[in-house]
Amino acid sequence: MITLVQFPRGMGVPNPSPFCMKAEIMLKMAGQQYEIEELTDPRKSPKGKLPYIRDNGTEIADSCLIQQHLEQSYAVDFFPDCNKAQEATGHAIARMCEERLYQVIVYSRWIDENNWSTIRQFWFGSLPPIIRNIVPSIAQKGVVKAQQGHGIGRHSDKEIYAMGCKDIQALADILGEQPYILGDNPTAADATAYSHIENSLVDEMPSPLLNEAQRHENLVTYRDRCRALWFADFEGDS
Ligand SMILES: N[C@@H](CCC(=O)N[C@@H](CS)C(=O)NCC(=O)O)C(=O)O
Repeated sequence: MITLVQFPRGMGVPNPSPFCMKAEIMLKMAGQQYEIEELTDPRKSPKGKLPYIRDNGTEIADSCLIQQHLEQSYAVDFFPDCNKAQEATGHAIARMCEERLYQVIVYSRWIDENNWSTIRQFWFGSLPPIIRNIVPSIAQKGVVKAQQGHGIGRHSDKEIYAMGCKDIQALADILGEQPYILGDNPTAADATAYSHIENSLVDEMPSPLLNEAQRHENLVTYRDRCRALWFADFEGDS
């Protein structure tokens, strides 16, 4: 059986990491039996990030490589009934979510002063008192550095949220009245888009990004539809 190593569920969403959610959805789409191993310290994963999977003694780290592994080893078609152009559109949508919208989600949690205390409590609240006062600020400095390196962190708060809102608007416009991102059937694009929309709709993280996501009724309905499809057992409070 495949083992999916990921962060624990939390913050009212199936996973506070959109990449972990995406990998889990892909395992479901692939019809593969899997077990979940929870890890809170990504430094213990092969590439220092989560998720990763173990399959037949091989470790595969990174959601895109997990997708590739499922396609190659299990002949999974993540774009059923799609032509090349639709598949390419799905690819572009996924890259928009992962390369930019994700960064705005991270900013809203780790840098935005309104949410930092909530995030700090969520990730580090159970640490012993002495390190509980040290580890969070080291981790936050790491996020600041990473966002500087990415480039997003060089913009103002207003500019960053405007970028995230533009991505949310694009997702709402692409989805329109369709049930799924590319039409009537779920594809790999939904594994990514839905995971990022869920993580933009976290009530505990008030921000212009949350406001923008909530403003689009079709995205909220889409979130509910995808959650019912892939995480019907999830009650939202774990
Ligand atoms: N490209 C990776 C990205 C994974 C990723 O960024 N994971 C985040 C959680 S959402 C992580 O583990 N961050 C921990 C860190 O950077 O220290 C994928 O697709 O799996």
